[in-house]
Amino acid sequence: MKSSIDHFKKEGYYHGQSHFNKTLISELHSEFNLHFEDKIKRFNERFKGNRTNYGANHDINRWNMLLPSESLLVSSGFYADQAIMEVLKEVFNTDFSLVFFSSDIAAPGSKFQQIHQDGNDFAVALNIPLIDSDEINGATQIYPKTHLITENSVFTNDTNEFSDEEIIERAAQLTPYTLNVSIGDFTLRDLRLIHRGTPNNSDAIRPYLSAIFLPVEKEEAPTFETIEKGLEVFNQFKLEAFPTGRVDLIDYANTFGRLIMGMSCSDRVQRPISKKISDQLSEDALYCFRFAKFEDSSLNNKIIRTQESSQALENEIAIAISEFEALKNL
Ligand SMILES: O=C(O)CCC(=O)C(=O)O
Ligand SMILES: [Fe+2]
Repeated sequence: MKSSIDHFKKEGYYHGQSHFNKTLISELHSEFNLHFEDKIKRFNERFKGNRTNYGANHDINRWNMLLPSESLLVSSGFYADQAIMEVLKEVFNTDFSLVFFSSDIAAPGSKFQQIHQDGNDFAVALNIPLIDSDEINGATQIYPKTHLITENSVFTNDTNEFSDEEIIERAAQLTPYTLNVSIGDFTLRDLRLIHRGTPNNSDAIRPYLSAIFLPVEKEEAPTFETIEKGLEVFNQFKLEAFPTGRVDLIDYANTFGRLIMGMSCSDRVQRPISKKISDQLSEDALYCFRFAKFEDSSLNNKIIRTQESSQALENEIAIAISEFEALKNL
């Protein structure tokens, strides 16, 4: 078996070193910077400078930001690079989709995160560092082999049932590994792998592009109309949550947003992909984004938009509205 695949299955991650051309990464970085500046401006205007208890939108001085579609970030197709696709096609035992086309930004003053798994379910995160990262500016710490139930278990895509307490207990017996990375590198991480963000003690932000691939069982999704309705509710939750500074409301809103996009198998419905961009995409890149909304309507026909999927999403929206209301009144 190829060593990248073998390593990923055994260790729960793979570090591809000096893989991407540095000029490409520097161009992606420039686009990212413009977009992030704009994001901070909009965030401060929208929430009137109240950056909440987190000082950011995700965790203490940490930001998550979805990436724009009208951009080299999509058209370059870095996420569907051959070496990456080779691993993805081998480790998923079903079809998969690039659901979250995003970024993780550890700003100066970010702290150690709680040790966590991103989920109990198998999925894969691709990270592309836009600057070199190490112990000073917040490289991610991982606990190799913890994607498996025990370190000698055979790799499967099965869900594990570790609770937050069990994860912390398990990590306490192990030695973490700081995943230092350089411009041009990429990392692939099993979402079940135990890890944490670490402090950024430098004075510059530490941006990683992040693409999260989730398994897909059926080529079916809710209608764009239902998805848009869910995203409007998400937006309303954020508008209500952030100004209060209440972390429970903010976390609820963020989790609901991820649920909508997860059930849609794409975060590209409010960020449709124009024909100018899709015309530049390879077959693999179009596969990754096939659940997106495209200006080129022929690309929207690959996915069946069913009543059943829409109804399932409608139900989740209704539950969330009442849960959010109850949480607000606590
Ligand atoms: O950005 C990082 O270093 C890790 C962030 C992370 O694990 C998370 O936010 O879930
Ligand atoms: Fe994480």
